[in-house]
Amino acid sequence: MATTITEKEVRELVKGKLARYYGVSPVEANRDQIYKAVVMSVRDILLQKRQVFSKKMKTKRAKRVYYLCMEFLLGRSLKNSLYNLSATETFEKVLDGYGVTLDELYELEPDAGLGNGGLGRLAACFMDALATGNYPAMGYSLRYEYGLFKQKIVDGWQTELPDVWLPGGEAWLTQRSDKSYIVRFGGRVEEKWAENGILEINYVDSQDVEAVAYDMMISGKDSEAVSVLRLWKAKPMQDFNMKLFSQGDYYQAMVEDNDADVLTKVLYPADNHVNGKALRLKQQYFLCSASIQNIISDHRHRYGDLSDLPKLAAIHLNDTHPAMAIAELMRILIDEYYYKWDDAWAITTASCAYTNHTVLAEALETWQEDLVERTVPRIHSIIKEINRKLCEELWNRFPGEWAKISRMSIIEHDRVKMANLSVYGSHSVNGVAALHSEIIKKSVFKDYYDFTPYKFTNVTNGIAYRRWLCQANPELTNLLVECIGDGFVHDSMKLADFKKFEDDDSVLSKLEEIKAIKKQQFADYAYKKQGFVIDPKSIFDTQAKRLHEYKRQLLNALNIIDTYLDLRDNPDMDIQPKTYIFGAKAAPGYSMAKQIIKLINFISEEIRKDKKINEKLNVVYMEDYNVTMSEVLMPASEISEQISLAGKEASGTGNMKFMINGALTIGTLDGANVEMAQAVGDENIFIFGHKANEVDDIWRSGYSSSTYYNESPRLRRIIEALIIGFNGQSFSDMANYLLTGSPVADPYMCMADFTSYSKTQRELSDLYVNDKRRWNQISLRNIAASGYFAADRSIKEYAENIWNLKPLK
Ligand code: 26W
Repeated sequence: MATTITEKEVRELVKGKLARYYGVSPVEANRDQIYKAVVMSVRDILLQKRQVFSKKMKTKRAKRVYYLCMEFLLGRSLKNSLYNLSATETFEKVLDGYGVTLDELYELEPDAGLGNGGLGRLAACFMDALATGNYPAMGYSLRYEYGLFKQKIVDGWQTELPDVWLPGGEAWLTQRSDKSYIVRFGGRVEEKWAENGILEINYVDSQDVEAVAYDMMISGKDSEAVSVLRLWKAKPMQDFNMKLFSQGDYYQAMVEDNDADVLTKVLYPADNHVNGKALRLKQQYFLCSASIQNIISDHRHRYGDLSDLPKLAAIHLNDTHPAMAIAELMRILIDEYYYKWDDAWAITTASCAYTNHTVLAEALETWQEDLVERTVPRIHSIIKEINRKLCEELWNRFPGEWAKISRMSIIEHDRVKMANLSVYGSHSVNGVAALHSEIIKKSVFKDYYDFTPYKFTNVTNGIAYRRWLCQANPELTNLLVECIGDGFVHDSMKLADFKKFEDDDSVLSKLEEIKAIKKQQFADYAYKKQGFVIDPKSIFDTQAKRLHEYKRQLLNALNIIDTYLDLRDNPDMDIQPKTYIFGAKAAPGYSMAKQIIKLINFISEEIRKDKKINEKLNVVYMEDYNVTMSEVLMPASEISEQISLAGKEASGTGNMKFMINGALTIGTLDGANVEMAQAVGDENIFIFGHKANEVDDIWRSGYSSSTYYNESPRLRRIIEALIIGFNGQSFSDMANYLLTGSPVADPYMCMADFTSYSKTQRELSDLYVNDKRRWNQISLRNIAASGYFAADRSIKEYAENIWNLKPLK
């Protein structure tokens, strides 16, 4: 259902905002004021739409999903909102009269970078798909004052700068003073049996923080629903420091006051790596407590009886970060509404569902028990009781199996294991791609799979494809519309019709022309941003994602070094010129990842110094990769690097964004690559390397990278080159890492997959030079087969199989 907002209404709205907030007329307003007035106008349109939808939700007693996630990596919203409202042209016309274009305004919007990588971007894509599918939905997260750091490369090394996003971003946020809750930390809990037989819980000396809601409206494509993303900001309680203050402890009062503020100051920049910091635990509880209090109070307000909660609310835990929501829900049901334990547990487990996003050991969250006890004493005692009951149940089920029970327990060796809490407290547990969902059943959750097999399921990830196709690549979108009509805009599976054109030479050459246009656009962008000169005729080969050893940017670098050494031996070698593009942020404390960035940058510098070689081989490290950059980069890429060690990448979602833009994938059989291969056919994807089960076997029998070193003269040459170094800097540490590192050399098996990778890279280059027509055909088939990887489809599966949620039409 497209909106019917008229030009006249938009003009009035924008004019009103300019007058009210800046006291200027449209002709007097500067660009920044117009930008903010336009954002506030769009926000108002969405707020109104949401109100209508909310009313309907209430009268129809519709079930709602609450999506709890520490991260939402939204990127920019203006273009997306106007596109989804089908209101772009209307706004364009109004702005015409003010002498400014929408494109100029889009550029003024900062990325909302309230996330690290895949997990956060998935959450953002899901909010879009929920609204598009007309599902009642609310996302919960924190209103970080600083999002993910800005990356600056200085002398090849990553440095971090604060991301100050709010000045430009907050026009999207509506403060909800009516939605505020108290979250209690620390102190002591006193239990007292009241005369009426009720257990009274009193908090003594707790530090109380107020959670204030800031709402952001997320529109669906031509739908009735609007998703709400509710972000909590921590605010010191007005009276909370008065006691200390009046006791004369002025200093302590001020410190505690700041304590509260610091809670939502900054997003933790670690991706797939826990650091066990107390502040992070506090952030997690703050999110859980405020959100669950809000869910309960809204439910009571609307429907009364809390026993109906599972019928009307699906609470989704996006990874283990919001796992304390389980204990918080128990706390409120028991302490505040006097439910019996078993009844509360039945409500809790029927409401909660959990998605796992990683199998990396270093990403599995466990908290020191005494830290949990000190930070959230009541939650600690509830978790202890959950654990006691769990162990009892396990003992009955698996008598005598101590080791198993201890692995499955929630508290073990003075640590609280959030994954076990999440599985036990949820009615559904899913992985994010078929392979990943199988792996968790065999590894991290093997015992739980034996215990409650019916809980385990899979939902393969999907993307908000309209953002990366329709908005980021209008040229390709137009070609698709010409060929297959515009049905694919609302139903991604219709992209399959494009396959009919695989032998149509005029379509194939149009596809090639469009790629050339997008490549030129990216080349201009890279020049403007960083002064890189890129040959638009070279193959654009991209690896863009967080920097992590398991994702193996290093493997990519090894192959680049190999080609470079070939070219140094023979500068006249006849090869297709190629540009390797990298975009990746490393966690600030992850030194190996930072070393890899440095290596790539030093190789890049050295190559640039040799003009002749540089014409055939170019490496560009794009600074500060973020959602907005991905929207320029994905459409321009011809090769998509998805080269993680098999078994390690849960799904990947970047892979899907490249695919829908017609890039050819070089990848391992990992995560969603497996399903991409099934969808497009093995002959249309470039798979290499060891498979997940082979990796396991090699690992079990003891991996030795030197075997591969000894067998491959090319690897020997590369290692030697690392030791000698690039651009005057030796990388012998990297050589050691690959060959002699401890406890294991080359833990992500770059050496084991190198030969197969490098061979597949050559096949791709050969195909590009010798059979561009077939290349274009493969590109076309990838676009046609990408429909399955839409967030619309993922959300439908969550709704039907996990949340029992119906669209509200
Ligand atoms: C507590 C530290 C921490 C922070 C973030 C641990 C783990 C995470 C995330 C779960 C890591 C993450 O983003 N995982 C990615 O999730 C994507 C969405 O499902 C998948 O596509 C990626 O494969 C997976 O790495």
